[in-house]
Amino acid sequence: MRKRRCLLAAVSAFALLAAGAAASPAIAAAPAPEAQSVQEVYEVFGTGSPQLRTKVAGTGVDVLTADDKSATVIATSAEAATLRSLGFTVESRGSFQRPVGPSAAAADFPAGDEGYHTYAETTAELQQAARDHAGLTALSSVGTSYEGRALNVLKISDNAGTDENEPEVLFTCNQHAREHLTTEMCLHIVQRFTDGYATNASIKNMVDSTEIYVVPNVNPDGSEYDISGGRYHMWRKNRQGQGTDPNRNWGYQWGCCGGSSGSPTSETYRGPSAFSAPETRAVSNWVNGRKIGGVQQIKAHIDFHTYSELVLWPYGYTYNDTAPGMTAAEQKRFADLGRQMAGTNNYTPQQSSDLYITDGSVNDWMWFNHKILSYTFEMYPRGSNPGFYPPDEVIGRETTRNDRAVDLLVGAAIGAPVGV
Ligand code: 3K0
Ligand code: CA
Ligand code: CA
Ligand code: ZN
Repeated sequence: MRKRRCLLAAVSAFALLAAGAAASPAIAAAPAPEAQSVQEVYEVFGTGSPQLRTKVAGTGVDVLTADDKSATVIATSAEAATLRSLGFTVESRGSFQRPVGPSAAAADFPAGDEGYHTYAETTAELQQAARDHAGLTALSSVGTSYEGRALNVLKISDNAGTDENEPEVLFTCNQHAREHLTTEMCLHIVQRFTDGYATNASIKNMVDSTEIYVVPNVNPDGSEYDISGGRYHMWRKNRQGQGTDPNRNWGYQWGCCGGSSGSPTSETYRGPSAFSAPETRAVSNWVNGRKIGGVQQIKAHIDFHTYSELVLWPYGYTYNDTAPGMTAAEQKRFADLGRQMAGTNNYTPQQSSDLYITDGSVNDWMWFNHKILSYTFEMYPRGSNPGFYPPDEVIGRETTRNDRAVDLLVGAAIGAPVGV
């Protein structure tokens, strides 16, 4: 399944350059031509509550990670000044590091990171899996992106060509363009449940008793743009106009609560209307279509992101634990399973709004509209180095790390007692 590894020494591309860190040769790379010289990495102190973190995000800066101690953001000097005027202590962490050299092939990831899959390579992997495991898989698409790329979905089940009456499970990846490790996570899930079927009884049992759907690229235009020219662009949104943040564009409590921006230049631009992004519209329409005879077939879902090593559950739009559509018992179920999954991968479990308020996110929509047990996983790393661009050497370790959590989610969909 895996691409042949490039033998060139891998460069830990694009790690954030912490202040005072010893310079490695990679850091000497010239800034990319389009880099906004006014944009820098800052550490923002005084973020000891979700409310304070929401205040940071509300200034429109690009929040890379945030906890009770500080938030790491990309901001202009004007935004840094705004944060200071709001009472935060703000320290510059300098620029970010870019890869030394472009990829050998313009269409590939930067040199040293070729182990990651481009959109074309991801599609080829899905086609290969479908060929290798006919009967166990069915490859189709849920629609097309703004630029016309197929939003591939691979179904994995016994008798995959037939819509059987089995609980369905959904895994989605790469809503955010630069979060490339998530695409690898979805490909790993595909590989594990297909290649493992013949030899692993537990995998066979899961595959036989469910219908597993995997969408490795929800935002393929964005992820292709992010690696265009063989270097990284730190791009988050889709490629419609100035870009819409897909995870602020879903149709439940869209734009309600200060957890997104109405400004097209913002990294959390919610779009002009809910589901204005073709990608979220396509995925949501497809999920709506899994409601058959009035019963939603999909029972559980993980949307993979990077980074911070978190397991998040709804709601994101409110700080309250319970709200319309979320009873105390339902909240407890989310928290119990969330904590249990986090116990297997050593992520931190919390309600989404414990990080900061998000409105128009995928989890809130999936749960409120369909009662799908919908989580967000924020994958490796925990902190801002290496941020969104870990070297491809970590792919195996950091995707395998979620195997047991994935199995717990599948188990929850089947209705098996959690923890088995
Ligand atoms: O539900 C959530 O809290 C999503 C968190 C997610 C987001 O959309 O803001 N974090 S990320 O953008 O750094 N992957
Ligand atoms: Ca089946
Ligand atoms: Ca079915
Ligand atoms: Zn994300």
